[in-house]
This record gives sequence, structure tokens and C-alpha cells, in this order.
Amino acid sequence: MAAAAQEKIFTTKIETEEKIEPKDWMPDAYRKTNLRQISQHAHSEIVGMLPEGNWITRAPSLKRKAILLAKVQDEAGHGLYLYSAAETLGMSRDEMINSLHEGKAKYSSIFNYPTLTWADMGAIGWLVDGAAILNQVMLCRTSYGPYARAMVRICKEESFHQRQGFEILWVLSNGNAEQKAMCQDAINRWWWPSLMMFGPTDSESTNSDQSMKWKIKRKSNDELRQQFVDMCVEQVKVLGMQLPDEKIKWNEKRKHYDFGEIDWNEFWNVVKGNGPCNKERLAARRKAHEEGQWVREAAMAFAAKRNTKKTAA
Ligand code: BYC
Repeated sequence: MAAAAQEKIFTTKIETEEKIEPKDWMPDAYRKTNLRQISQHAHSEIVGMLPEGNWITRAPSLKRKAILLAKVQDEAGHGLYLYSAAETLGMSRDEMINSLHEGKAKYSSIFNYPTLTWADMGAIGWLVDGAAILNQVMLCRTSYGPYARAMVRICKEESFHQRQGFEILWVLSNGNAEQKAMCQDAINRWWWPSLMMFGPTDSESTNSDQSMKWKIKRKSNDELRQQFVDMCVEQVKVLGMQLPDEKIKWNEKRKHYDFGEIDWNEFWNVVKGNGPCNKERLAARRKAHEEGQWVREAAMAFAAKRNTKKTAA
């Protein structure tokens, strides 16, 4: 079929909300930007296991430990669904992982901050998973079929993650003075990096225009960030805590909360690899990959053996 006819079919599918599937014709740039976003998203899930993994052995009770362990395992699962979705676009998981390890691929800036106290597990659940859900609910309707389907399941699990985080903070906020202070300190440290998760402001977002046209993204970075602020301002009241921004104020005209200026220098610095934990995170991922080499080899040998048996039977 001629390229123009194929492009027309693609455009009609986008317009009529029919999903684009791996074997469908698609513009190279559509394939490339989906591959970029989905693989970055997968890397974020995998690197995102590290800050919380840091607290599994130090969780304050057996119950908390079991919950945290389950959450971190969920994140590994999310990474796997997403790598599989990205592979349907023509790049192998090995290539994607190499690109992460070589420092060429991006992952969410948020995971380059340290987890200093147990309250950080609460703040990550409430704020980081909370921000992730807002973005991911929109992605359940993204135009690329495998990505949209992966998101449906991920969102269900993320809702549990957010609630468990809020509950950790709720218990601390009802505790003694030291626990309350720990809760407020974690909120103070995670608030601004969580706002940065939504990406640069719309005027600086290089990919947004085209991604919105292709319905990969359905809401802009600033729209989602505003939705997040409006949600958190109400939720923090339940905790009896404060958001660390004196400029937060209801704007009757906009029917939204105004908020202070994000430190974009900090954001770009972290994205470029110079955040507090970038080097540590990549080193931990590389080490885990090297140490897991024997597991991959054993799994491949087992699969080959099973195939030989099947062929012989
Ligand atoms: N960090 O044109 P823009 C989780 C980059 S994990 C780093 O607006 P786009 C969890 C961006 O890539 C869930 N880089 O980009 C796991 C682009 O650079 P390139 C994480 C960022 O793609 C464990 C450039 O800046 N969620 O829930 O239209 C424990 C210009 O940006 C960031 C996802 O990954 C950032 N924050 O929009 C707990 C969601 N922001 O690629 C929780 C999927 C921007 O051109 N991703 N950049 O070199 C998306 O929805 C979109 O990619 C974004 C950015 C909204 C993040």
C-alpha cells in the first residue's frame, strides 16, 4: 500500500480513538517517541525500586516490611510490563537496559533523591505515587495499545501504593512530637521534586505538542501538575501538616490553587545526571545486572533444554 494511504489509515485510527497496534503501520516519529517514553517509564519503575528498597530491612514492623516488600515487587512487575510494551516497537530489552546503564537513557528525576527516614516511605507513596497516578490514569487512554493496556493494571496497583503511603504519614502525624516532625520533614523534602515529576513547564516541553496530537499524551505537564497541587492541598489538611510553599493560595478566578515557582535549574541539573543520587542509582543498577548474569544464563539454558526436549518428542 502506498505510504500516503497508510498514513491516512493511521490518522483515522487516531481520530476515531482506535488503538494503534504493534503490527500496524505508524510514522517513524510516532514509533520513536513511544519507544522513548515507554522505555523511560520502564527505567523509572526499576530505578524507583532503589530508594524504597533501602528501607525494607529497616521497616518498623513485620507488617510494614511485608507491605513495602510487596510494593517494591509491584514496581519490578510494572517495569516488566513496560519493557514488554516497548519491545513491541522493535527494540530489545537488552538494548534498552544497556542504554540506561551507559547513562544515555533518562528515567524520572524523582528517584535521584535520598530516602533519609522511614517517613520518606510515606511521602513517596503519597506524593510520588500520587503524582504518578495522575499521569498514568491519562496514559490508560494513550493511543498505543500495548502501553494503554499495561497502564490499566499499573494504575490499580498504584492506587494501593498511594494509600499505603498516606496511611504511613497519617500514623506518624498522629504520633509523638518527634514522629510529627519526621512526617513534616519528609513532606518538605519530597514536595518540590514531586512537582518536577510532571516535566518542564508547557512552554519548555519539546515533545508535548506532537504527543498531544497523536494522543500519546492527553493532558499537558502543567495541567496535570495543577491537578496534583489542588488534590494535595486538600489532602495535607487531613494530616494536619503543611506543604512547604507560602505562595499556595486559592485563586477564585482560575478555580485552582496558585503555587510558587519551581526551581527549574535544580530539575535540569538532576535530569542531566547531577542530582544527589544519580551516580549511586546507576551504579546500583549496573551491579545488580552484573550479579544477575548467572540467573539469566541459567534461565536461557533451561529454556534451550526444554525446547530440545519438545523438538525430540
Ligand atoms: N525526569 O517534552 P517533555 C513510579 C525529560 S515511576 C526526567 O515534557 P514528555 C514509581 C523528557 O524525557 C512512574 N526527565 O517530555 C516507581 C524530555 O527529554 P527527551 C514514572 C524528564 O515525554 C517506583 C525532556 O525532559 N512515570 O510511578 O512529553 C516507586 C522534555 O520534556 C522528566 C512516567 O515515567 C522527569 N521528571 O513528557 C514509586 C510517566 N520530565 O526524552 C513510583 C511516563 C521530562 O526528549 N512519562 N523529562 O530527551 C511521561 O508521561 C512523560 O514522558 C513526561 C514528560 C510527562 C514525564
